[in-house]
Amino acid sequence: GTVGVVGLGYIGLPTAAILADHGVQTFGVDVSPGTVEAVNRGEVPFVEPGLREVLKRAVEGGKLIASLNVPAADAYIIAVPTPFTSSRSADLSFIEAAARSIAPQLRGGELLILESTSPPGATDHMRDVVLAARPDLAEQDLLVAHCPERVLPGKIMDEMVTNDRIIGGVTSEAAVAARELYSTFCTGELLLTDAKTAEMAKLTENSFRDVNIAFANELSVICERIGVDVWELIELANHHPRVNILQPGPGVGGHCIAVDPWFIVDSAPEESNLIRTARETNDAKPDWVLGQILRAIDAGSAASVVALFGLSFKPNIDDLRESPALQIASRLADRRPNAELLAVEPHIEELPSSLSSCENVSLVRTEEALAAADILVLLVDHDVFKSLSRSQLTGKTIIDSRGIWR
Ligand code: SAJ
Repeated sequence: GTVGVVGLGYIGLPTAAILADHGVQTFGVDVSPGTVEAVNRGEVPFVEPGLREVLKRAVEGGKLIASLNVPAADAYIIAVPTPFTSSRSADLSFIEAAARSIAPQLRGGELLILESTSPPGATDHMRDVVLAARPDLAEQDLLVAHCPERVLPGKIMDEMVTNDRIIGGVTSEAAVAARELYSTFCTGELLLTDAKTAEMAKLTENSFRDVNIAFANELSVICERIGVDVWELIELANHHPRVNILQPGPGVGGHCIAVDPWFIVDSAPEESNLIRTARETNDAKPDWVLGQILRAIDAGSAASVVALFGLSFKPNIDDLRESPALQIASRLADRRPNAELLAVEPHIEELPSSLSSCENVSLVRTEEALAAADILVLLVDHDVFKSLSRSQLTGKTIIDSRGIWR
């Protein structure tokens, strides 16, 4: 059968490319003309190792064709964003728009798979939107399922094939149909359940990580107060056979772990105390690090030069989305306009707009920052920063939010 993939972003595009590469006739759909044109030229509009080769093969072989409009297909995979609103509930408008764009093409019997991370009930809601647009179709005319993506950016091409997958059918017939589709390229286990459990499973995985990072972040604040090295503490505690604490940092970034737990909180606010508190603990961490930097600046005599090492949301990538490091940098620029801020981020060529508009911030290379700054702030544990030698750091005030310069 043929597959239409709606949304050609970080998840949709690799999914479409891998399906096509496994011989499935695939149609990619996106609202951005730039994305559609790039894909049809075999070009990837973002950085993801290994994707370009597979995409190029798929497009050149005629197995993947991108367009702005939804064509008729036997199955659809919806991979659009689910951001959260200012009131911290899920914004389902992209899912609703995708559902309405697919509706006119349906003949009955199609499989509709929602891959976007969604709050409990969103898959049913998507089906209702389709049926409202097509009163001539009945519930049993459509096979609807939720199969959340769980791939790690940077390892998508690997994980998309090898990860186990949760397949939640609105009906068991839909789950079986979805399993058949994923078995064309997925070598991991395909685990069948209902749609709501699948929605909750995805949110639970990211909340598990968020709660555990919050534990580490809270420990780091406690340790600072009582004068204990938190990284030594965690390393020692982790020698216990049943203890495995994660690493503290300047906060939690990216567009998944800092968002998804709110969907759980929103679905059961009274019962979600731990998950909410963890989210708030992690969200408070950038300002705590900022406080450390402000105190270091104010303790100095002359006007300070501060070097900020790393801007991305996690190590060894160029992704600045929802980055706590970036938040700290722009708040610092705002709070201390007389301090000179030197940002070191080897993975980007120019500063993002939130910083380029600040007159006291510039993007420099490591050597320049080390030569000019009296305060060094480590925000992202990029490998290139780990290899700096101790002698390059002596005589400076050091604020190390990741514990790699101890
Ligand atoms: N972080 C810490 N300490 C740690 C681990 C992470 O501070 O010990 C921070 C990172 O620096 C970063 C944030 O957490 O700012 C998130 O990074 P991450 O590597 O934990 O996760 P993401 O956002 O890149 O991808 C996650 C993954 N989920 C899980 O590991 C449970 C991925 O598998 C999901 O597919 C992805 O979210 C998603 O799209 O939901």
